[in-house]
Amino acid sequence: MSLLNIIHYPDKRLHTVAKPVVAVDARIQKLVADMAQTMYAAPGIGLAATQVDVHEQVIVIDISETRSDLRVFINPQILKAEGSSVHEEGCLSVPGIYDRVTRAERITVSALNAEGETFTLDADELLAVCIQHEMDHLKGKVFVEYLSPLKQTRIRNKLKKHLRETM
Ligand code: K2U
Ligand code: ZN
Repeated sequence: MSLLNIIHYPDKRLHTVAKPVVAVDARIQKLVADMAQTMYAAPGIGLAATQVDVHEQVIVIDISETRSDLRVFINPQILKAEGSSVHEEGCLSVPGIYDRVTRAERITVSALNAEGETFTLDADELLAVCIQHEMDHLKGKVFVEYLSPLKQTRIRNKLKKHLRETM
């Protein structure tokens, strides 16, 4: 397994729309393993392939306290979305920035697992937030885009300044 490089906002590659996975083969299974290792090391509770510059529809999530409940979503689709809730969000691609985002409170999602089998999941609370956040990444959308233009400008300038200082 390998640690992958997480690209940071406002890198334009984060706005690439991911393509459906054609076959859950050894290459995809290695990508899942590398993404999981990268997520745990970050640490984060979710990671989309877009964030490691792979533009295919693959997401890994683990919201467990024990970091031992890895969930893999390949070619995820939301079948049902209900309610509305506001949650503090962060993002491994936008380090140090946290803000409140409104999303569906409950979702039903269908996807392929790491063995290529179709499954359906009902999710709420943090799992629902994380799945929606990661699925946004696959659509080329970063959570800061839900914030005001002024906040987005300030975040972009802050991260560009940080990048200049660390080069
Ligand atoms: O996409 C990512 O960078 C992974 C996020 C997943 C996440 C986003 C919003 C709300 C919950 C999870 C990272 O795990 S950011 C770190 C984090 C962890 C728990 C709560 C908030 C942020
Ligand atoms: Zn994110």
